[in-house]
Amino acid sequence: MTKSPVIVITGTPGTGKTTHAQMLAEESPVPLKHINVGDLIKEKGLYEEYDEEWQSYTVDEDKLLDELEPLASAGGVILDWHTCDLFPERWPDLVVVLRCDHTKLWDRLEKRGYPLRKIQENNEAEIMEVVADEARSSYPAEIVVELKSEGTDDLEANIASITEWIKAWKEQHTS
Ligand code: DAT
Repeated sequence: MTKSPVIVITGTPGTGKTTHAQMLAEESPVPLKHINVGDLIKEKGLYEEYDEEWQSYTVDEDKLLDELEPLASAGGVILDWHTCDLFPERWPDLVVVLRCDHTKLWDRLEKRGYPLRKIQENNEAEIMEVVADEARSSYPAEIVVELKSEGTDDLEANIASITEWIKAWKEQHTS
């Protein structure tokens, strides 16, 4: 049986990873399970500590990789996380980096109730292309794509192009 691809959807918090991953899981021509890595870390206790000030978890990377390894090896998953360089190069078939104008991102994070410092930190990271650089330095250029995620028209266009990519991938991997 042909395996299904592993798709990483990454980007600064608020760029639209979960929104994209949920829609892609519904519309994909092959079954894809959406794994919200942040939620998984909380549910399974895959962290060392919780930082009150930054309202974030210090991830236990070994535990997280052990948890994800069988899922990634089996294929057919969307890994939704705000960082990606932890995932071994052999895992993803496609790495999607979502990008958003920083003023829009600021509004989204404010609505989410993030503390000001955390909004500033993420805003700066988006301007400095931190996640995009991380993806480019961790994976071959041909599997990394940057997509704009500012409005619903972007969302629909992105899902349509990822769906096309999945169809082509499936054809290539069906013997
Ligand atoms: P992330 O998972 O990257 O943190 P999200 O999917 O939770 O981001 O989206 C954050 C908010 O922004 C949410 O209210 C949905 C909205 N949003 C994200 N991408 C969008 C897009 N392309 N068009 C319209 N709204 C979007």
